[in-house]
Amino acid sequence: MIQPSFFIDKLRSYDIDFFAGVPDSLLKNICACISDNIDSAHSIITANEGGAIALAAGYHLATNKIGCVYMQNSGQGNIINPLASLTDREVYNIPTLLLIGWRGKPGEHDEPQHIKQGKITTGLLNTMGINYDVLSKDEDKAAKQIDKAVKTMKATNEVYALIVEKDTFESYTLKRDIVNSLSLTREDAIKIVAASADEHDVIISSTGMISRELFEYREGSHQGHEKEFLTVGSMGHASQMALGVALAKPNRIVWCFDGDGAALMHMGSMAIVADASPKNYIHIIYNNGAHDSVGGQPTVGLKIDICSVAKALGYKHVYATNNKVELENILEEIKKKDGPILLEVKVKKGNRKDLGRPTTTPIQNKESLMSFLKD
Ligand SMILES: Cc1ncc(C[n+]2csc(CCOP(=O)(O)OP(=O)(O)O)c2C)c(N)n1
Repeated sequence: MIQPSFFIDKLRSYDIDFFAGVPDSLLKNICACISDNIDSAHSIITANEGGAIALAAGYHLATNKIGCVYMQNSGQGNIINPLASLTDREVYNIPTLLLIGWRGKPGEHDEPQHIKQGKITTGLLNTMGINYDVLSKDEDKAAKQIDKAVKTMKATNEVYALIVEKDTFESYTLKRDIVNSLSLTREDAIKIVAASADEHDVIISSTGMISRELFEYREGSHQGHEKEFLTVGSMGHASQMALGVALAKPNRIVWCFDGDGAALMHMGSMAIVADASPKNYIHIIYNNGAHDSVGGQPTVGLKIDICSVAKALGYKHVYATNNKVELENILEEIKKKDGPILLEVKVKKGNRKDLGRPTTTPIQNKESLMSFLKD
């Protein structure tokens, strides 16, 4: 395996000293090492992966240096546009080193949302005309691949990708971990909110632990799963899924269970919710200031005022809380109000170690929700 510090030092020896991206569980160790060792002007966790490409391109314009953009392969969709219309040799021809975590690699077991993306990871790079290597787990071989990548980028000014398989990097424990002082857990908050929903209500939940915890709540209370849609992939799009349902089913309350990382990833969607102004829409953001599901890397979630943003965009009512009793009171109050409503629940980082995963397939989930919505 590769020591994260070896990898970073190697890149720095070629003057690659700028890192941007969205974290991934396969890249957890390298992301932690970047956070600890690179100053904040040279290490930015972006709202989405496309933003990271643009950020590295800006850095290149100003310095003539090559930036490194890291992401899970789920983020490939978000980078296609800036790759095709910004960095491509037929447009501005800007070199960038991509570090892509390969979830769903064919032949390896993974969750349903990663299977398709895993199959098309290299094909997408081929289609985009991007040279790549699967990063070797052997440091000497990896060093040669980095050398080849840098030489290619310098000769062509083109983007180059290193694909990272599971267990490529040695473990690294983040030293600068920011622990928030909040006490309410996301799982408890999810239970309280889900329990307060009416029997006709629908919940559209976001990717990662949020959907897993909602699923576990239903299992634990011996309920079915027909009232929820676990948006297991498609990070940042749960709020628009919920809007689509809310507009078509005005007589049901539709709840969106969002994460701060996911809400930030496509925050423009909140403006569209507010403008569409569905009375039956309740947007809950479980804000732990982190990408908890992939290793707890920080977001700007707890540094910004999400309620003010939502209010300014046109949500009818906004609330924030960080405790159980207040949460229960707010939930009673919002039942009497028209939406769109935003409720920010500030929660602590972390999850139960024995948290299960959905045992139903995405298709089963979709079909049971659709038949529930017919009634
Ligand atoms: C487009 C895309 N980029 C990255 C990921 C990897 N990913 C899965 S969950 C997650 C973090 C979600 O953070 P947040 O919404 O704040 O929820 P939390 O895990 O903190 O509850 C990330 C980055 C992904 N699934 N899709």
